[in-house]
Amino acid sequence: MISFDAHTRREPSPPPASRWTVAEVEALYDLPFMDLLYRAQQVHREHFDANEVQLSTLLSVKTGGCAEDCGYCPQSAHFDTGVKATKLMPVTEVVEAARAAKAQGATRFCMGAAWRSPKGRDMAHLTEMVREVRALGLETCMTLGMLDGEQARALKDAGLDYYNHNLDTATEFYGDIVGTRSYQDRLDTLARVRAAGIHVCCGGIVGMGETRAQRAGLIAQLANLDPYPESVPINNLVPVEGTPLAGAEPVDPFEFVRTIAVARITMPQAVVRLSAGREQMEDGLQALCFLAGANSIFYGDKLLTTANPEAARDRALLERLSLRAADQAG
Ligand code: SAM
Ligand code: DTB
Ligand code: SF4
Repeated sequence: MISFDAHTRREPSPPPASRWTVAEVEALYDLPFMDLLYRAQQVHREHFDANEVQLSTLLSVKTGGCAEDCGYCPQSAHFDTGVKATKLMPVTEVVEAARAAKAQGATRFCMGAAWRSPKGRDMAHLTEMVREVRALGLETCMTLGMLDGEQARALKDAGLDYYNHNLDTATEFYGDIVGTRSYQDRLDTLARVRAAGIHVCCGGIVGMGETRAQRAGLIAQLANLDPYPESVPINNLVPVEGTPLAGAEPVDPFEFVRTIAVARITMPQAVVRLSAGREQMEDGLQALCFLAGANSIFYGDKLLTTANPEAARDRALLERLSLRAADQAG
């Protein structure tokens, strides 16, 4: 059995960012695979227990019908993907799902909404969700699109621990993927979240047809945020029929592992999350991702609209790798 009563460890605050040039990040990517993994594992062990993985459960609290046109996303109203649009979920249903996630061993509950940004009229409902989920003893995370300063502060006051808002790819490739907002819009929201005192969860997607230099560009952007994010999700594109990226060429799995390793080395104290795409991965590949420094996963049968490995399969995988579920970070 996996033990969920692991020891208490507070997540450290990242130190001031050191500047990474894209060329320096590319040089890490270019290392021989074994050297890169060795280095990533060394950095990982300086800051974390290498046998611990943090478990977050996702819930889509408002699905589909999104006004944005992100080329990877099944929830955009611009594409016909068969995802049914829903209204914002009642707080009682969210709390029920959070309670179930906690019972399964998750320590963080992430609530996602398919919005460009929340409306003023939704804020009371959202802050109530945060308060009630937190009252269960779970860490809270939300991803709701762009926020203004007032919204960020209201979420912080309600007790929101993390806000997820991804940069997704390199600056120069962003316009090929998203047309309805800019990279600067993303950076502005991230700055407001940071200013409100909420921990930042920010990462990206691999496998959208970007070059290695553009993958390095994304990692450099993330690592140069000052401070760099406390949590860095690395998603492998889940190709969804109907989206413009449905036919994207998958990246070499070892290139994905390299991306995890490079994120670990450039953001040593961040929790690096092996995010979307695990359903399509062999267990051996996931083990390599953990070796490369990934120390968090989404845990539960569903991501937002697509499949994630079943919780029982993940528990079995962790047990085979002698990985413990990390206790709440604080
Ligand atoms: N609407 C909000 C936003 O865009 O920030 C929050 C939800 S959005 C679905 C959160 C993240 O999910 C995106 O930034 C992207 O990184 C990831 N994502 C969406 N569709 C994906 C896919 N098909 N494969 C991998 N990651 C995906
Ligand atoms: C993140 O970086 N990945 C998660 C979470 N943050 C919100 C979302 C993945 C979504 C995958 C596609 C879907 O299930 O709709
Ligand atoms: Fe909307 Fe977010 Fe999907 Fe973009 S990624 S279409 S903003 S839900």
